[in-house]
Amino acid sequence: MTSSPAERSARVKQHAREVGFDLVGIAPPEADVAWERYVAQLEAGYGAEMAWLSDNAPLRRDARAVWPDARAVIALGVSYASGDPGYLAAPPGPDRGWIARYAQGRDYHLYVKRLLIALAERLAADPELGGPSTAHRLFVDTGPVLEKAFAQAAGIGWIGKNSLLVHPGRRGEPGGRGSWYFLAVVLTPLELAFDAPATDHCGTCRRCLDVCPTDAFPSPYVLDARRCIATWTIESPEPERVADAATLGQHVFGCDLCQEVCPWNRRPEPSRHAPLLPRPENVRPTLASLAALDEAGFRLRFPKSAVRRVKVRQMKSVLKVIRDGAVQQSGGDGGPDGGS
Ligand code: B12
Ligand code: SF4
Ligand code: SF4
Repeated sequence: MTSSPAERSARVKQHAREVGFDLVGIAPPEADVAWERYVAQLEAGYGAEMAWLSDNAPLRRDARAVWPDARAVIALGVSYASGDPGYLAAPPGPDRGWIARYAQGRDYHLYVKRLLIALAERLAADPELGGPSTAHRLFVDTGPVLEKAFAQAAGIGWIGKNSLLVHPGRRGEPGGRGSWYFLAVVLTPLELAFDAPATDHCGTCRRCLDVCPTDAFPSPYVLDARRCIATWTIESPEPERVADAATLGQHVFGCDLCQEVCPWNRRPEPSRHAPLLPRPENVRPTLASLAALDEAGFRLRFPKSAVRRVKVRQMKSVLKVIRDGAVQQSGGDGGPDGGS
């Protein structure tokens, strides 16, 4: 290997672009400030019942705790933006539900993992990057790695007041601005030049904080996951116990409201990753069609889909809460055929 760290970084980025990543940047392995915030939030109870967030918490402080050979973190983004109107622009009617955009197309874990493997193969095969024996560690949601914090440190976007990573857009580079990006991380043993961290462009805006129907932000940048519709509908084993019927709306799986209002998401550039774009049947499905599914029907209805994170029993429990909300609003037995 004769190249300089800066030259190697440029090669890594070129490989990442060529395999299909929209965003790429390189960060150092330590994440001290973010980790302190992370721990403070969990101590405040904001991790809800996701006990796995506290498991191995110290590992998240430094990528070398996860893998001692890590010398740099390659932070990556894949767009799933679509031009379709969202929940606010075209609200689902009382007989329809909302599946969050990130889950309307193919399961991103599967899709992004394939890109990660392709990238790791290229890095290993490039003689300027250490030769075939070079190993890497790949993460998309799957490990004790603070993906948003590394993405910000790698300069591909800032963590907005809605606690999500927002890409500012760059002239002459692919990947429109906004937060409709999946994040992924590669831990590498390569000595690379680091990018400058991204700066915050939220300014005085607070649209995401104000739109949240459940008041899930105790302060800007901090989410109390106990109040988030995404937790209720995706992570909770018992949605009926935790979800608030008065504020759930038509959300069957996840919620996009604090992204839809973000000015950086106005007129997004649609993703070039066709499999991640919405499957028509996942855009405002009827509640009745979902309520009618049994376990086998659910698997057939959602092939290779992130919706399979939940069991049909959990989705039916969400549908029941949506129906309860409709009954509350109508003051009687109003409600669509949403119950189990
Ligand atoms: C657990 C989890 C959730 C939980 C908790 C969300 C949360 N905000 O923490 C729940 C189930 C609620 C959730 C919901 C969603 N999620 Co989620 N989730 C994760 C996961 C697996 C871990 C995140 C985590 O550790 N959270 C725990 C909290 C305590 O940590 P934290 O958010 O990192 O805390 C940071 C901020 O609070 C910030 N902070 C605190 N104070 C301050 C102060 C200042 C000044 C600043 C700048 C920052 C700051 O720093 C902390 C440390 O980094 C990540 C993948 C990963 N491994 O990183 C995906 C991830 C964050 N989720 C993702 C998505 C898409 C979503 C949803 C949009 C899905 C949906 N449509 O329903 C919603 C969005 C809700 C929201 N507004 O955050 C994407 C986000 C992509 C992006 N552009 O940012 C990720 C990165 C998955 C991925 N690989 O793409 N998610
Ligand atoms: S995803 Fe929905 S419920 Fe969760 S913080 Fe954003 S607006 Fe609030
Ligand atoms: S809506 Fe406004 S405050 Fe929230 S993330 Fe976007 S720019 Fe920042």
